[in-house]
Amino acid sequence: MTKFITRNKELKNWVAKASRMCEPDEIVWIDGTLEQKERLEKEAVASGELIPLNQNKLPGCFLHRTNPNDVARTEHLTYICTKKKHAAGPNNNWMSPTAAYKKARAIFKGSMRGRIMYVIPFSMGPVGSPFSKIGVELTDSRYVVLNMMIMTRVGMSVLEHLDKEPEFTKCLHSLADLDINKRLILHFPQDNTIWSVGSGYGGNVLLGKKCMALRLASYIGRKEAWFAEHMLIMGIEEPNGHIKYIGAAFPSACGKTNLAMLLPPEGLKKKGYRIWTVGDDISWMRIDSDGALWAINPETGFFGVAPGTNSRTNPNMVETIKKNTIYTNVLLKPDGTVWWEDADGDVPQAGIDWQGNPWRPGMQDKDGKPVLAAHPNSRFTTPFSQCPSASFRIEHHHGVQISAIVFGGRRQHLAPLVYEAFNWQHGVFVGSTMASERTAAQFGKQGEVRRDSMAMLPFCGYNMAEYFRHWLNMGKKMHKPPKIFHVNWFRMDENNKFLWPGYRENLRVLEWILDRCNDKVDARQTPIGYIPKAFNDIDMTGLDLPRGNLEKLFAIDKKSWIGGLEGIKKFFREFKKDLPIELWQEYEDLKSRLNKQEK
Ligand code: OXD
Ligand code: MN
Repeated sequence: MTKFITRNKELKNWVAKASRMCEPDEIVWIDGTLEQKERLEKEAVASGELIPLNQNKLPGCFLHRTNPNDVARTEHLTYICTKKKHAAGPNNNWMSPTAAYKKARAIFKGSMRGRIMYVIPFSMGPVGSPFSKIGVELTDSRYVVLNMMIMTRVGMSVLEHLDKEPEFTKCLHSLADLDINKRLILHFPQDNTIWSVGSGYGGNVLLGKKCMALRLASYIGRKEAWFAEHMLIMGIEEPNGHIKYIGAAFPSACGKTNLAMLLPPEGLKKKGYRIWTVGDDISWMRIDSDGALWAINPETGFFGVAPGTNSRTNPNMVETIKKNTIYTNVLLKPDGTVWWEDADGDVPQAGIDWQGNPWRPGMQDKDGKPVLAAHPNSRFTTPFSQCPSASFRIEHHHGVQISAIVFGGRRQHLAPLVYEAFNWQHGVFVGSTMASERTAAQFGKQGEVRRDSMAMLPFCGYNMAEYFRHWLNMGKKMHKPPKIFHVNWFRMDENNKFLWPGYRENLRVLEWILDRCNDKVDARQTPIGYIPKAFNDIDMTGLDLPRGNLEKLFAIDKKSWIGGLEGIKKFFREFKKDLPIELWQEYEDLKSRLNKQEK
């Protein structure tokens, strides 16, 4: 007999219905207590889902290994299930709700036999804040429960809220038999429902994150006139003590987490700069009664990529992950600690790799390729509150006021280090045409340009033409919309060497951005936007950049920009007549500005 600890009828009925379908042996409600968390950890260790790490060196830390066929988000198995295909747009895979429910039901049927179904009430955003949304995830994975306890606000306070507030997102997840041929990540925006089956990888199964806080929330946000964006939020404390907040959207693996918690370089630290991290991945933004844009990070943890994280790239994260952290798919060292490619310290001489096999440096697979210690997409799940730069505003119900929006991509040759859009509408164009080039480290043709508008292409839960329209409309509703910028930390010289050192030095560029927002510095108008008037508008104290680098970083090669117009046109045409005319107008204006300068 199931014990229901809610008065929310809808919730009771839904849990009962899901349990009839999945047939778990037992149902356990997650109350969010430490006692329950510790019990779950013990059980997960006993079942082999978690491996305890050296508790002296890494207190409260565990290792988890996923199935080797289940190590990343599976975009080709991710669907938006709206009644009409058009509502999902050319940017999404689509299935009709009837077909999707039918297909998934067959996989969910009896999938939790011999297992426990956990009921996780969670809040994205502080419980009770006007920004926040409640979800409930049903899952047969203890790993999911323990990760959700780090990433979201979980437990009784949410259930109590659900007694008063009937509406919540229904998130159903089962590992089933982890068969890639029976894996589906289904979103039903019209039913406020997510069904995920056949995967144990974070991005597919921590349903509060990409599925709810981006795909469903973007759909709800359009209806309710707010933004759900794939953005970091950081506060930059200026020498006068004021803190200005920015939201920044870069495609996955372009350094959002590192930027969100950077330590100022010496030269700028002396001036009095300090960074306050609000979020590293997701931003929900609303126009408040003052007509300004305010943002919260709906999450309470980081689900960060391990390889490349070290004291040089992200000292604050190195501190954060020293305790209470779940590591996934990294190397286990003989002393019970962990390691990954490009971590601090010496390369270990032995260990157990991410697939559970003995590992030594220099090992090669049968094709002669190096065997990696950690999977390139190995992760840590770690509490936000442990971050030394964690903002004191994270629990603030009204969030933080956004002064600037920053878009960025990985462009080897095209985009300058930074430029500012002429106005909101032009900024929306800049965001909509955002793109990155594939590097040697990525599968596919090197140098190929991949569009990723506002870094939301894999995460927008509806037709992106409508999404662009929503962005344009929001700009009109604001009293003074934030300025919009574009940055590119990845520009290279003719020898394929990075021209800009990146990481903490990026604050120098953010300082210029804030100076522009504060009307403190003039700029030079170019066909693509405003750039610094003089190179020394960017403070280079303490940074020895080779001569000529800044010149190259700000060069605007009109021929290449004109060449790039074709790609934009092709991308825009995919949206047919739905694409807002304003974006075509911006396209034409850019073209004519570029051609005018050509003469
Ligand atoms: C992420 C991603 O995991 O964007 O945050 O892929
Ligand atoms: Mn992300």
